[in-house]
Amino acid sequence: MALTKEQWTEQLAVLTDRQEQLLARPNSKKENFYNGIYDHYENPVLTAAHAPLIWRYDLCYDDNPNLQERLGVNAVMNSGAIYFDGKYCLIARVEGSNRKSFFALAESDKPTEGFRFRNYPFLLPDICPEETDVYDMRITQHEDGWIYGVFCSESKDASSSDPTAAILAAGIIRTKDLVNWERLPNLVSRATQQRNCCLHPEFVDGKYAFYTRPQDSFLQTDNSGSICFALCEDITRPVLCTEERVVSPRIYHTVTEIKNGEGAVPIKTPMGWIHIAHGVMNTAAGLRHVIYVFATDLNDPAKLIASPGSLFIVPYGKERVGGNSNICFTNGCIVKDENVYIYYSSSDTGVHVASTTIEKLMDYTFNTPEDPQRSVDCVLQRYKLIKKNIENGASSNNGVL
Ligand code: M1P
Repeated sequence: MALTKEQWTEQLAVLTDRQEQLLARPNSKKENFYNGIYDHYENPVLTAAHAPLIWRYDLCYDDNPNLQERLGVNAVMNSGAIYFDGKYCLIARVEGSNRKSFFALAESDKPTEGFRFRNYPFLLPDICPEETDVYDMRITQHEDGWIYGVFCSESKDASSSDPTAAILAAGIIRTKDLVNWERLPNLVSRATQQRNCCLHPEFVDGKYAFYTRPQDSFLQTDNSGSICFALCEDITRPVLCTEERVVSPRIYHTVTEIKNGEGAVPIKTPMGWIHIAHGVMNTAAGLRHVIYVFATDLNDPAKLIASPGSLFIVPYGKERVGGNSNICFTNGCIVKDENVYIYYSSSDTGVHVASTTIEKLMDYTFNTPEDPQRSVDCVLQRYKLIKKNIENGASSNNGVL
């Protein structure tokens, strides 16, 4: 039997109250975590449960007397980020229960809590009839005065009978107010497929510059390609006019072994452009996505100048489990008053934040030793550190030689 009007109203009040408590929940730094590089936070900043009830329920008693969720939301993840008009804004990938993703903007006065979605998600101009899914937007405040969103536009590969075969391209939208968006044609490149593309915030040689990730097929990156870089004359007719030059390569037995992808828009610092990207490793438990960092030259953003040889953010504690477990992914960060807020997703499920400063990020990027690539050299590298510490009078854990 359907709910009575009274029961229905009570249940709605429970749902509303529960969500309000979630949205108003304060967030604090995790106390038992320290690495001197960044802070983790107790709670995610966005989850599926942050999706407004009006997106999910038909709130008319006569049409939905059981108060059933009609259009569920499976996950909220992979958010582009920008500080705009006094607000921290996240443009999240919202994945509906039918697996299709869309974009929605959540904003807050604070960087680590209080994010609320605007009433309506993005209705992208429908310029690609074959487009099935859209996801993972990078938001670039470009020096030309526009704010660009570059995202993955995925279509079924009509030439294949494999129902999983897809074609990936980089879609582009732009705005000046985060309200009215104009869609530009998808980026044209020589690669068969593109994912994880990101627009550099400045002109390079007078041209627009993209970080790309050419792929041979939906799942496979191409052999040479990793995070690449290429220029484009006219963003309104976006065609890459230079070769895609490798910036951060795939390297055997490192975090980029399987593939990698540009993450947040690179951060300009006095020492270089700092990139917070993701790399993918093969493990017995399947693919593991982790966040790593590299830097490129201020005058040549395609020239690698620092490669700290370590994982930056990895699936941590409860963040390790989700729709696709063991995954850490970022496509957005915000720099405000020398503070850096890195919005990252855990296991394709919710959005978290890690905070640091420009000073700490530069220290990490330029002073973390590179990976010597071989075990024996890694031990020598560690010997050097231990010897230095002992010579400087540091005591070891147990004092045994
Ligand atoms: O599932 C992890 C991520 O996988 C893809 O990234 P990549 O192509 O680098 O493996 C993307 O689909 C991303 O959305 C997803 O979070």
